[in-house]
Amino acid sequence: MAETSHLDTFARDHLPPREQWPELLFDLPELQLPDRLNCAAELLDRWVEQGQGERLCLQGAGGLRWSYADLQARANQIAHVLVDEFGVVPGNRVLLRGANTPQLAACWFAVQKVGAIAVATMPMLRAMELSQVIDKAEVSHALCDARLAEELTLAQAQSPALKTVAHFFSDAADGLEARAAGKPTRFATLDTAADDCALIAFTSGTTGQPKGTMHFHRDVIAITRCWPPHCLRPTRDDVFIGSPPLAFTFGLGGLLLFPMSVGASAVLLEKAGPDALLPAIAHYRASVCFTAPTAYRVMAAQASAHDLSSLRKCVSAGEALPAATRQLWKDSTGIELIDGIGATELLHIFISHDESYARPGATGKPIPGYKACVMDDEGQVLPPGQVGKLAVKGPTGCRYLADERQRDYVKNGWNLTGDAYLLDAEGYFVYQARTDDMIVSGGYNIAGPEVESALLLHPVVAECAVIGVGDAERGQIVKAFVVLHPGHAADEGQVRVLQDFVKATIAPYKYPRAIEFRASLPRTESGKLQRFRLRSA
Ligand code: 3UK
Repeated sequence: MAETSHLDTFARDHLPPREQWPELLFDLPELQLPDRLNCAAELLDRWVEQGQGERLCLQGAGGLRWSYADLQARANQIAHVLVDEFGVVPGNRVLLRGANTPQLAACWFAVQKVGAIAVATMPMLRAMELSQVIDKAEVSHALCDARLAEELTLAQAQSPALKTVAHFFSDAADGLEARAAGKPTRFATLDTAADDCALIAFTSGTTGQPKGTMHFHRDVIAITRCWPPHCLRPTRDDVFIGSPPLAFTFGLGGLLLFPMSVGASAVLLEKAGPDALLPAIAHYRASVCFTAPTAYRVMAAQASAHDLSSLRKCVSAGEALPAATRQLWKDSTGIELIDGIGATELLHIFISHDESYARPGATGKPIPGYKACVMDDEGQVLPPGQVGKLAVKGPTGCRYLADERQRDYVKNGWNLTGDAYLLDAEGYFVYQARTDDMIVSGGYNIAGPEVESALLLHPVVAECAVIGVGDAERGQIVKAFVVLHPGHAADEGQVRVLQDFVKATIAPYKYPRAIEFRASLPRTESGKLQRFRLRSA
C-alpha cells in the first residue's frame, strides 16, 4: 500500500484483514494506475487544466447548467468550508444526503478533494437507518439537502459521532451556500494514495445490519476504464440521464463518474420515475439512459408519446432483465438495451455486453478486466449448463467495513455475489435467481425470475414476482404475485389463463400453482423487488 494521506486512519484501521480480500486483477494496460491518485483530480480538475473547463458538465432543475469549471469552482468552495470552517481532516467520513442534483455532485467532489470519505445515503432513509450508517462509519460531518433535514436531525440526536451538519438549498445564514459564497474558487486537491478509501457505500441489503463497502480512489477510476469503453462506448457529446440515486453506486457511475470520465455531460433529476424520465429525455435531448428493468417496461408503453430521437444507448441494471422487456423496449424505440450485472461490493458492472452481442435472457460475458465462473458449494468450477454460484474477480472487489460477513462474500479470492447463474455453451452468463430465491418444488429446482419472465410475456401482466411458499406435499410450491394492466379481471378465470400460458411457454412443472393479484409490489428505493416481504406476508 502507498503511504496514506489520511490523518484520520479509521478506514485503514477497519479494512478486512488482507487475507480476506478478494484477489485483485490489474491485467489491462489501462488499469496500470499510479500510486498516488485522487479521483476528483482525474475526473474533474483534469478537464479544466486541459482547457476544457467550458464544456457542459451537469444540468439540473430550473434550467441550471454547469460547465466543468463551474462544478470545479463550487466543489472547491465547499472544500474550503469543510476544511476551514468544519475542521474536516483527510480520512474523516462525510455523510451526503439529497436527491440527485448538481449541488449534491459538487458536495461529493468537495469530499474527494479534501481527501475525506464520502458516505452517500439514499434519500428515503429514515432516522433509524441513518443512525446505523453514522454509527457504523463513525461519520463526523454531513452535507444535507435542507428539504431532507428532518430525519437527519432526528438521527443526530441518537448518534453523537455526528458533530456538524450543513444544509444546502437553504437560505439560512449558516447554510452551505452562504458559507461557500465568500470562499476562494481555487482549492488544491489533496494528493491521496491510490488505495486511500474514497467512499463507503452501504448495500441495499434486505436483512440485518447494513454493510458498508469500502472503495479506493483507484477503484473509482478503475470502473471508468472497464465497462464504459468496452460496452457503453460513450462520446464526449453524450448527454447522460437516468433514475438511480447517486447514493446507489449504479447511479454514481452511470450519472456522474462515467460521463465525466469522457468529458460528457449528465442531467441530474430529482424525480426520475418512468413518468418523469420520458419527458426529461425529450426535453434535454438525452442520448444515454440508465434505469432499472421495470422502468423500461413502464416507459415502453408510453414511449410513442415522446420525442426520443436523441436517445442512443439504454442501460438496464439492478435486477435481471426479462427477455420480454428487452423486446418491448426494442419494439417501441428501436434500441437494443445494454444489460449489466453490478454490485455495491464490486462498485459497478462486471458482466455485460454491447448491442452487437446482446442475447435475450442472458446478462452477457465478463467485461474486460473481470473474470467470472459458476461454482458449486465446494468452490469447484462447474461445466457449462449447470446452475451454481456466480463468482467474480477483477480490479474492484468486496471489502466490508469491520464486518464478519466478509468471509461469506469472499472465498478463495473470489467474490460470491449471492446469485445463481449458469454459463451457456457460447460463454454467456444466464441469470437464474438470487441464491436464496431458488425454489425447490417436488424435487425440481425452479428459478423464480424465469417464471416471472414467462408471465411478463402475457399482455395482461404489468408486473409480477414469484416466490416459493411452504407446501406439505411438495416442500415448496411456486407462487406468483401479479399486477394486472388496468381493465383486466383479477379472478379465477384469469388465474387459469396465466397458469396455462406459463405451462405453454416454459417447462410445465414450473407453472405457478398459486397466483395472487396485487395492486403493486414491494420494491426498494433502488428498484429491486423485495421478495422477502412477499414471503413473510
Ligand atoms: C442483482 C442483477 C441480474 C444481483 C448495481 C449495477 O444492483 C447493483 O448493486 P446492489 O448491491 O445489488 C447487487 C445484486 O443485484 N443485479 C444487479 N444487476 C443485475 N441481477 N441482472 C442484472 N443486470 O442479485 C446482484 O448481486 O444493489 C448494479 C451497477 C452498480 C450496482 N451497485
